[in-house]
Amino acid sequence: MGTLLVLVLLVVAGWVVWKLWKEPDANKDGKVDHKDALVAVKEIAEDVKVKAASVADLNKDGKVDLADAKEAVAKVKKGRKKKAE
Ligand SMILES: [Ca+2]
Repeated sequence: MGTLLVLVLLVVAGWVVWKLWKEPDANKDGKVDHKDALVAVKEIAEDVKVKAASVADLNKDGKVDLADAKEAVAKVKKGRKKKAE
């Protein structure tokens, strides 16, 4: 679990560096400083939230709710059945 967390942090850190590399003045105030890094981190946090929501929205109805959990259970059951055959 600890290793996974470190990996995720490394990916996020790499993402921040890449974002700042592409657009160093992220908040467009004419200076490149720690505030730009904060803007980049905020944007990435938003991106991650949207992506996580779209991954969790298994039945693609635009909401993450119990129906998606049921969909996940159905998928796992289906997968297990296939393996058993
Ligand atoms: Ca700036």
